Amino acid sequence: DFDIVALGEPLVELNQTHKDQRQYLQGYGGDTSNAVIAAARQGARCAYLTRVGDDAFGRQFLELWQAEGVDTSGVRVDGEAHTGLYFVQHGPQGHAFSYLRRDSAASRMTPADLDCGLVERARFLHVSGISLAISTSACDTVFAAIERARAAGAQVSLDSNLRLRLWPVDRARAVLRETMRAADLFLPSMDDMQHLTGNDDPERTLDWIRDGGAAGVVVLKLGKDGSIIDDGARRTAMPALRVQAVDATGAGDCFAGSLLARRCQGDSWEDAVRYANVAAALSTQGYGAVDPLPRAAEVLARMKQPAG
Ligand code: KDG
Repeated sequence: DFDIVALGEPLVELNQTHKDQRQYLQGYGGDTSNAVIAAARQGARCAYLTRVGDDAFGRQFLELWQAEGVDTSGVRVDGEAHTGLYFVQHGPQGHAFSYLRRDSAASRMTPADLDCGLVERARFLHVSGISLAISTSACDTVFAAIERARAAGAQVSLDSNLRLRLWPVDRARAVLRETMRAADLFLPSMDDMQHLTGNDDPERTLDWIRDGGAAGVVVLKLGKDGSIIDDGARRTAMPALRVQAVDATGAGDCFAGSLLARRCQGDSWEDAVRYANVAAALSTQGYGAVDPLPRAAEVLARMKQPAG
């Protein structure tokens, strides 16, 4: 059985390195894949559900997950589509993404892909706004997975990860609202919520989420201002760990995966968020979404150091 089964789209990453603007470092990305690898590095038992193309990148991903100990029995190789990819470019405003993902293999997922029975064997099913946005059949697959998870007694975790290049804001708002109602854990970022609700106040944003029918635990991510845990009974502000980032790609995914992993290991929400903050900060210390994801020993060592 698994602690975390995630569902979504893996994307090959081509990351501009600072020395030569035309030089790209190949790595791996895709929010839910990043999250599940981060969780596996913290010791969680994980599986991933997706489709990859019958191409070199699809094979690389299968090797990557297997090397990380992520179960791939739910990964289908789709001979009629390619594995998606994206570029990361770094500028004064931080990083920017360009995507080549339309009609990718993962976007061709259908609810029948769930017949492998993985979701039923999970403690947490983890999905995101990107899993919901890449296509209508992927969206249907996420909803079907949530139904299966709930029927089997698994918990549902949802990261907002809003990508407005993938869907119009009105659809994003409607679908994410529906999905957050089914989530036992909702991980929205303040930036994403601002696009959906038009307001930039964290307390009012949490009210909007509760009024919208979210009944689970909500961890609202405020960037450099840390996060707020709303467990339904009370709201607790958690500070961020300040670090000088090299590349923040995948930091939110590392936060999600580490949080889930630590929850499965018995942490309270506060302890799990504290741990995930450190893991996410460490993940920004190198280029790429996956390569710099820390392992448990590094996170625990950093947590023993005095703050500052
Ligand atoms: O969080 C990092 C992801 O955004 C990146 O790996 C690519 O999944 C990705 C996306 O669609 O933006």
